[in-house]
Amino acid sequence: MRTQVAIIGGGPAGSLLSLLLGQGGIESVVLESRTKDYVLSRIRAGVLEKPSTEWLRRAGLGKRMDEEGFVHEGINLAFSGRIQRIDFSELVGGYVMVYGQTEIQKDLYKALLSHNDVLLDEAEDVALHDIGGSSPHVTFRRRGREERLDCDFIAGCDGSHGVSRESIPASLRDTYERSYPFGWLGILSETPPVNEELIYANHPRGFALCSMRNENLSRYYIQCDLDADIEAWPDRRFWDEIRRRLPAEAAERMVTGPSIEKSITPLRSFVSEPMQHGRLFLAGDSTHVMPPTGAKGLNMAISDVILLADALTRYYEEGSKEALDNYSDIALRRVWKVIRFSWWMTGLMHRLEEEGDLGQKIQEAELDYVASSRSAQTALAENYTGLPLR
Ligand code: FAS
Ligand code: PHB
Repeated sequence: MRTQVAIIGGGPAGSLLSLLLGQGGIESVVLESRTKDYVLSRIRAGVLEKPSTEWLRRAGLGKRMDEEGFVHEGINLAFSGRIQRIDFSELVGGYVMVYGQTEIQKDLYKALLSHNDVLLDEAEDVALHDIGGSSPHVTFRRRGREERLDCDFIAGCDGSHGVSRESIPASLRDTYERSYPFGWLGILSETPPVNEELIYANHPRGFALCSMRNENLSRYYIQCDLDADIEAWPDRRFWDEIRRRLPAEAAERMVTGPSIEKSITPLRSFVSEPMQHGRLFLAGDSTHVMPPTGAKGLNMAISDVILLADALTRYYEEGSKEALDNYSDIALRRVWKVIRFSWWMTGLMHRLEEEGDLGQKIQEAELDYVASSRSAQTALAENYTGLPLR
C-alpha cells in the first residue's frame, strides 16, 4: 500500500487531520488499533474553545455541532460558599461550546467514511520505520495479514500511550512531566444539569465540577484519591459528596439519579519535545497531556492538527518545507501556554494536601481577587475561550 500521509491513531486528532488533508486533495490512511465502535463509545471531552468551533465549521463539521451544541458565554467559580460568574462575552467577546467529544468523533467518522478506505481500524502491532530517512513506512497486522504502508510523511496521533512518540530516539526527546497526587471521579447521569453553565468549585473537601452534555445529560466530577476504589463510591455517596462541595444555592437545586457511567481519571501534565523528527510529526495527546481542569486536551489536539494540515498542504501545493520545519516550534509555543493555564486552574481549584489549610486560605484569597478584578477575569476568559493559534 502507498499513501502520501500515514496517520497513526483514529481519535479526534488523526481523523480530523485525514479529513482536512482529503479536503486539500492530499491522500492519507488512518491506522486505528481499536474498533470504530470502541472509539465512538469513549466518553471524554465536553467543551470546545471558540477557535475550535470555527475550525470545525470550516472543515464542514459545523451543522450538528451548531444544532445540538450549547454556546456558553461564561463559566462559574464557586468558593467560600459563593459563586462568581466569569462573563466571556463581556470580557473578551468569547464563548465556548458544550458539545461532547463522542459527538465530534461521530461527525468525523461520518465525514471520513464518505472517503473510501481512509480509516483502517483494528490495526495491530503498528510499527514506524525509517522516520529519519527517505522512505518512511509503517507495518501493521490487520485481519491476520501482515501489511506495509509506504508514505511521504507519518503523523503520530495515537494518544499518550501510542507508539509514535517512542519511535523518536529517547536521546533526541526532552520530556517534562508532573503527575498530581489525586484524580477525578466522574459520572454521567440522565438528569437535568444543576446549572445552565459549568460550575468549577474549590472546597476544603476537594474540587468539584458540574458540567453537562445536554438538557437531560449531566457530567459531574469530584477530586478523589488516586487509589480510590470505584466500588467504594456508590451513587448515593457521590451525590452526597458533590453537594457538600457546592454552595448551598446549587446543592439544593441538584437533581440526582442513577449514574450511567462512572470512571476515575488521573491528572498529569506532560510534554514531549520536539513534535517532529524527520518525516514524523506528532499531534495531540501523543506529545502533550494536561489535567482536564482547563478543558484543553481536545482543543489542543485540534489546534495542532490545523497547524500540521496547513504545513503539509503548503508542502504539496507549493513545495515549501518552511511551515513543516517550523511546525514543532510554533505548536509548542501554544502548548506551553495551555499547559501553564491548565496547571494554574488545577492549582487554584483543587485541595492541595501538601499546602494544608494555609494553602486553602491562599486559594480562597486568589479566587476572591479574581472575583473582584476585571483584569484577572479577562486573563482567565482569554485562556479559557481559546488563545490564538500563533
Ligand atoms: P486520543 O487518545 O483521543 O486518540 C488516539 C487514538 O490512537 C485512540 O483512538 C487510540 O485507540 C489510538 N491508538 C493508540 N495507540 C495506537 C497504536 N499503537 N496504533 C494505532 N492506533 C493507536 N479535553 C478537552 O479539551 N476538554 C475536556 O473537557 C476534556 N475532558 C476530558 C475528560 C476526560 C475524562 C479525559 C480522559 C480527557 C479529557 N480531555 C478533555 C482530553 C481528551 O479529550 C484528549 O485530549 C483527546 O482525546 C486527544 O485526542 P487525540 O490526540 O486524538 O488522542
Ligand atoms: C466535561 O464536560 O467532561 C468537562 C468539562 C470541563 C472540563 C473538563 C471536563 O474542564
